[in-house]
Amino acid sequence: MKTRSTRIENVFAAALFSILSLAHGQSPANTNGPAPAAIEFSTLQYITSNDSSAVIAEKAAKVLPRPNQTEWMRLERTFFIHFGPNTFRDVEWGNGREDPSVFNPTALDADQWVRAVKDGGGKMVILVCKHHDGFTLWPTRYSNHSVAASPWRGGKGNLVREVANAAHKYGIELGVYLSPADLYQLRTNPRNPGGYYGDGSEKVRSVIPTDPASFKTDPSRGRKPTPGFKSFTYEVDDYNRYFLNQLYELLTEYGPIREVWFDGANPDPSVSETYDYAAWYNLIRELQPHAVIFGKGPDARWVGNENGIGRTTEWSVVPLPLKPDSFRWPDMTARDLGSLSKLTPGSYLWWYPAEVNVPILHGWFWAPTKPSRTAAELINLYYTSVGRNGNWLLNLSPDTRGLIPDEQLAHVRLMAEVIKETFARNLAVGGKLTADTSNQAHKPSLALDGNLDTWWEAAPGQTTATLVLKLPVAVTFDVVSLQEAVDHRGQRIESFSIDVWDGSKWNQMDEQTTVGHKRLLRWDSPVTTDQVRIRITASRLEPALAEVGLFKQAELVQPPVISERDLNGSVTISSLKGLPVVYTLDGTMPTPRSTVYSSPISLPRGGRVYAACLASDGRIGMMASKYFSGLAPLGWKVVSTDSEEANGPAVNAIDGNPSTIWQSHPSADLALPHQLTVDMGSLHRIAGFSYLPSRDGTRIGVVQSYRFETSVDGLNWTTDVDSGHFENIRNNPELQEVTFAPVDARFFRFTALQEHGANGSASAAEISVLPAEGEGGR
Ligand code: FUL
Repeated sequence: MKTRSTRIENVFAAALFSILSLAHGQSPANTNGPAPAAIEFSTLQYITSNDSSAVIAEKAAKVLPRPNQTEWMRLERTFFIHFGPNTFRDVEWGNGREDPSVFNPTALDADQWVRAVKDGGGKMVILVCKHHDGFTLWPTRYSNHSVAASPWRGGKGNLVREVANAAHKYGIELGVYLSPADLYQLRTNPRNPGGYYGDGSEKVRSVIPTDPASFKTDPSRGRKPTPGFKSFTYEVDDYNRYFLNQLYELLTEYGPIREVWFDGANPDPSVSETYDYAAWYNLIRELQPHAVIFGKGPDARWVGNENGIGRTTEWSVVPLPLKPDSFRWPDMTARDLGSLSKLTPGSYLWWYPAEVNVPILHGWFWAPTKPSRTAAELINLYYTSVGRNGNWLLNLSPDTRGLIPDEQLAHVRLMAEVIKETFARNLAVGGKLTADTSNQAHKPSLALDGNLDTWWEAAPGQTTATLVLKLPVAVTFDVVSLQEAVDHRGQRIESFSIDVWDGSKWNQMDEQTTVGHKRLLRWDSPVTTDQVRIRITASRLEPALAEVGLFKQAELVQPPVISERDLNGSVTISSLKGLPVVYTLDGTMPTPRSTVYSSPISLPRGGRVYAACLASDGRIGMMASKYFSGLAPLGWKVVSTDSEEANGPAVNAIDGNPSTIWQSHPSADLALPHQLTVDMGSLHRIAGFSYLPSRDGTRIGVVQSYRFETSVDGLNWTTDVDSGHFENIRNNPELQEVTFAPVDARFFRFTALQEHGANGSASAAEISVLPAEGEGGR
């Protein structure tokens, strides 16, 4: 136990100064009582240049979440749904020029979508109501690019309504994604000559909701507000008025909205438009005060990747360089956002928790070639999101029927069953928790009562503590759950360790940093003990734990391991514990009657392997899956490249090994484009190519636009086979498959025209070609 006495003294020394800087949401100290609290709890704190490090730590520890965030953080597991014209066009980003007639699901059933969310343990569904293409899933009064112009339900459909109704029916909260980027409205879109986006219009007095008939001619004329809501007036240009009206429609006609999702992505920045965020936020607060504004907004932060991985040190309190109401909320992707070294004078401290989004496929929209992540992978994502102080947002992708395919459903259900079974019983309950330091009003037992609004807290002035849990009988567990009393005490714990008693001594099992709303530690092998010790080794202020839990993961037959494909195109499967393995190659889920694995599988033309172990009782275990894109590089050679690093030779892009990369020189004088020419050794009929970006997470050299050329003899080249842009690769650097009209080729040349960063380099983990239909393969 350690007393941070200097911290406390400094607190009092700084008290006077703090009272003078009350402008930032803090209420004045109580002058009637004895020693007044120097720093009040507040939803906003400000660091002055006079603040000592102890005062800064205390201010950070006394930032509280706002009420809308408290409710939101407790949702933990939430779902996204991406569905729209992109689903029917096999693209990730539309262009606003698509014909609305492409949108024609044949068997759409929103109940099925929401049941999938419920079965997946989700508490909220966020529907992408309008993606970047500008096509709205409800019949908006302010644009023609909507379901009303599609053949679906004879143009009378309203998908937002159907999802909202289903969500209410199943007790699931609703969120809306409304893309600020809107390519249909782009001033330069030939399909919509009157587009508002970037039209240079004046800011004029606009009543929201605006009368659609006088939208341009007299925006001060409103239409009748939705019953129960009023009208609002803003000074805005055409696009912002259009956007506010769409927000108004979504926020007043579909019941309570828990989250509004503002994406920062913009596929076509050639036209610029200034978003009037202040007006948007104001309208949301007026219409749906409980809603959390995500992304380009003040309430929830993008974790920084689309892989479902939160930081192991994840602070929900972050420093802002400006007051929140004038801040523009850029993406915060740095590894360290909130440690004390980042909390510098002039910073505003603000509760800004992470949301961890991830698609179940390797893209956001369904396409026939995109496999689902398996239950085992989803379970891992639960631990790397919810288990790391973030809300998990898992995307489901309905197909062109308008149904979530069985494959996604099966994995989501199994994931949820496993999590439910794992957390069904807290093995710590029934034990006695003691602490070497406790605040009189916050005894250790309060961390075992299943109530997040009561908590154990260390005695005043103590910033370290040791808690011991003694159990009446030994228990076996492999998951530890800790939750800080964030809603009442903010986030404080900086580091902690977990020890278990082996009968004669304590053994340290784990050592971590932050806790926050929830921290889950999952161990490879279970331990059995009747005593567990939690050592809080550093904390910004008196640590406060709302709940402590010990759990045993549900017993499951673990998935087998599918190897990479070797240069001959062979794939091996190894099962843990020597259990028999069954597998499929036709995209169906393996059953106990599927082919039993006995020798390497030959996949020279690519394909997808699903495999699972068979338990001794005949039950099928968790599934493993791996997708192999395109032809195996059997006998392939690099003919030429214009740039390669000594430790990133071009041959690494065709070695069948995703963990090695081709890396061009990252230097300005050897700037892009960079190319790679490959001789496949024999003629193939090909209908596409694939590009796998480097797997190391650095995004260095991730190619954004490319040219792909082919040749039969290596002398004469077909230069216009394909060129283009990998959509959304910036946020989601996953496998890209591009298809084109079949051509015969022995040689191909891949040219990187533009990359993600700005250092002029290109990289690739793998590049392959997709065999044409009828030539085997996909
Ligand atoms: C990204 C978008 O560009 C993707 O298409 C997707 O909607 C994802 C959730 O956000 O920024």
